[in-house]
Amino acid sequence: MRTDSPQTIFRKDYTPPSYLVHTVELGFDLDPARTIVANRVTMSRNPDSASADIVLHGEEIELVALRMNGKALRPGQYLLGASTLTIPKAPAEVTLEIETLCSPETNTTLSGLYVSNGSFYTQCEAEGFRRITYFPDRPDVMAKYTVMLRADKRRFPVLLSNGNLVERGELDDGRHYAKWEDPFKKPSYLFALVAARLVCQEETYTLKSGREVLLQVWVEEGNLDKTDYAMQSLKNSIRWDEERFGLELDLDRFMIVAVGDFNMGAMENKGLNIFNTKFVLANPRVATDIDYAGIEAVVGHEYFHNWTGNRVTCRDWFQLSLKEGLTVFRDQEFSADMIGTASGRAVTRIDQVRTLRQAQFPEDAGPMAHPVRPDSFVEINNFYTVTVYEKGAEVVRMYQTLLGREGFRKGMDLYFARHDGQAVQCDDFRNAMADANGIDLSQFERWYSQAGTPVVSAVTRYDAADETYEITLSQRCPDTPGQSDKLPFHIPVAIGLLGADGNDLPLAVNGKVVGATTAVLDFTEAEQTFRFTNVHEKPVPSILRDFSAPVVLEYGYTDEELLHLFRHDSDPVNRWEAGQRLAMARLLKLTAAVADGATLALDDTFIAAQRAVLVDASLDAAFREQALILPSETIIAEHMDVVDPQAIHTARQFMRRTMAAELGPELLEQYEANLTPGPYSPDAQSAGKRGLKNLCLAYLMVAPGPAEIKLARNQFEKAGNMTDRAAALVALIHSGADASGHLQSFYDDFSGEALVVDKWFAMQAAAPGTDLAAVRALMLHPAFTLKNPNRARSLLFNFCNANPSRFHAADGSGYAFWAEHVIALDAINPQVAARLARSMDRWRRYVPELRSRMGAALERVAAAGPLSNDVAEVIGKALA
Ligand code: 0A1
Ligand code: ZN
Repeated sequence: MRTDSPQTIFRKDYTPPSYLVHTVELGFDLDPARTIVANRVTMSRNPDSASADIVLHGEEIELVALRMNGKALRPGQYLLGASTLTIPKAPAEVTLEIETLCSPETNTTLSGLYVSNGSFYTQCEAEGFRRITYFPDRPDVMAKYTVMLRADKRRFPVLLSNGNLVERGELDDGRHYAKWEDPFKKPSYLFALVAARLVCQEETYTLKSGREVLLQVWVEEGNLDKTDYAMQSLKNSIRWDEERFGLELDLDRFMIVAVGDFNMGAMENKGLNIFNTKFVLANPRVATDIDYAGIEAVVGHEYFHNWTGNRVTCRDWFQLSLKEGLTVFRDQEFSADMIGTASGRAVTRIDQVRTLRQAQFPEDAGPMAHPVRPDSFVEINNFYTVTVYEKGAEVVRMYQTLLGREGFRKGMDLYFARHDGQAVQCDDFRNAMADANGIDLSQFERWYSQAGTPVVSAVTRYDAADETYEITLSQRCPDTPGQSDKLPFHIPVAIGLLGADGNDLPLAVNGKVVGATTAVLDFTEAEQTFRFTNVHEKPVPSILRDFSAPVVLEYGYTDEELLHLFRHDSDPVNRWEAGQRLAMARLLKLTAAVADGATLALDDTFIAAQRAVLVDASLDAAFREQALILPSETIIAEHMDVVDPQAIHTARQFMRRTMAAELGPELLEQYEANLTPGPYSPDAQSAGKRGLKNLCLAYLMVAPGPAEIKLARNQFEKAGNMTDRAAALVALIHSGADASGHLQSFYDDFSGEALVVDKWFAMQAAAPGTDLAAVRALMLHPAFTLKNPNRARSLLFNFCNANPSRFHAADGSGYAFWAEHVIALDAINPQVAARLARSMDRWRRYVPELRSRMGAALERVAAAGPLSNDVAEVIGKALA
């Protein structure tokens, strides 16, 4: 894994596998220190390949025995490289028997077979299977698996793998066994096993077809009171995929297993999804509304992968977005449909837009920028990115925007009809969409091949005499590493026109009556003019409704126009957007004023607009909360050429203080109007009320008097759920009031709940009052460990990514801390280390004093070798 010169792998170099695998029989003798893996594979030469060499991957495993067609192979008959085993000039039909050894308990990377809290788990995506046995570990090699697990019965009473349990029984010496058979062909990255001391909530569920399936959620003892919501979300997912896409669960048994040590959110292993506990365990005492929403989304996501990812998988890892972009889109639609209301949908959409701006746009503008379908990588684990996932989902969403829901469904149906059981490419998905709808989507391919966030500029002209309104759109896309001179994208621009009374005007575009109040313009040229006719008054344009494309929109809106949209736009996403534009313009001015030492002021018009939304009971609480959340410091930074994080922080704090001071009575009134007495329910209505209420509390606590502090303390002490308790504690920490007693009592109450202890670290790490010394002190806390990814993220990542005013301390101490821990983490878990390494992506844009210190910290990591490929790639690209 550690090499001196990491190799770059190119998409253009793809070649088909030399051998195809038919069956895999795996036998595991599970022992934490020394697990023996026996692997019997049948394979035959691939007619599509010119090579007769069998190439198997293997990492960190010891070869014990190797037989081909019944005969032991001597070292001269095969070549053992650093991470491959090659058998040159093999026969056309081959049965290989391979025996290897591995050491799960010393595997801290959490890739391959590892031990977490004394039990065995696996993680094979993307290239973890090769850490278990020698195998052609690539997604275009699909085979049928049979798995025999043997382990000590007392320590590992539960033995699980993919598919169906076909046999189980006792062995000598207190051991037992279980045999599993997966009826479906799958790539190796979907293999999984669990050998653990666990308990489960289970249920028989009847599919629409009448077939009965067994659903199980497996957790450690003591957590059975936290599985209801995951189980409910699983049932909702099954039903939703039947109804929306006509896709049925193809197995008789579907299992979810929660594990405390996990690098990502969860994994869609066939029939045996393995989850980070964070996305399974919830009850009102320990989980917040956001946690509940996360569980629903991730349970849905992994379940939906069963068709989009597992039944139809990726030819190679460059096609990752084929399954991830599509599956994120599906989980987004699922979550929106679960809320059901139009305004609820809009709130989920606003969250998606915020994530794009907070994380994807910066990625697309930084040193790690890559197309949705990358052309090259050093380490595939570095490409599980917001670009592949979230921008990928936007690309899928655009098909639906262009084709309509029905057209999109036709495309999906054709995609499965053509490719079920295959390993395919992003182009195959696009072709299915085009062919099913009889349209040309060739230009749309650029969304997959060109990196960077397109900028769309709009200019409008109203001709009162002619009653026409013209909008001229032009597009450009910034250069990104290795790519310049981009070609125009096919961009669906959803647009509506508002009259002076705030209502939508009827639309006719280029002579065609639209029949709806939103038109989707097919914007395909570098510059293009669209003409609206019969426009009786000069309208205010609402452009890019529902955020119809992942672009930056430039339009010279006046304040009056934005206020008009903020008050009236029938499209809630653009209504919110108008508020964000009003706030951003002021935040940028304030930031400049801070830097210049000028006096700071916020206009009454802005405050009045905020007040009007805050008290408008005709709007959902959840929407009002969204409208009142100011653009984050990260998003403000993205709007500046040279970033001064302290000035941004001061400016935003000034805006918050002013709003708090001006809106005091209304904030208190809305706090009280949005209480949710009675038992906790995570539904969107109640969650929205809590969200607005707690936002009001946060504002009231910006510069609190005794009454506000009492309110927060009271909420903290009386809260009947974690959402309210955590919000009160965060408000207390951020207020600058002494919160140490509350922090201690919170810790004492929840010290046995790992996920709540994570919150405890996270809320302190992200508070502007927490300086580096305080973070270092927290690292000495007995509950802190770098080895658990959730814990490392809760403290380190939150400090480096969510506490900019402290992380960017003028003396560079935050950067030195970052370097120290990227290096320390790399020795334990390269994937997690490489994520932390990304905190410096945008270093070149900072003010010179900071930039030079950030550069020095990057150089320090670069010099620290030997680095993992994961970290070496991120640091190398940042310094390039
Ligand atoms: N396919 C999973 C994400 C995942 C990727 C890599 C992992 O380990 C390196 C783990 C999970 C998903 O999209 O949910
Ligand atoms: Zn996924």
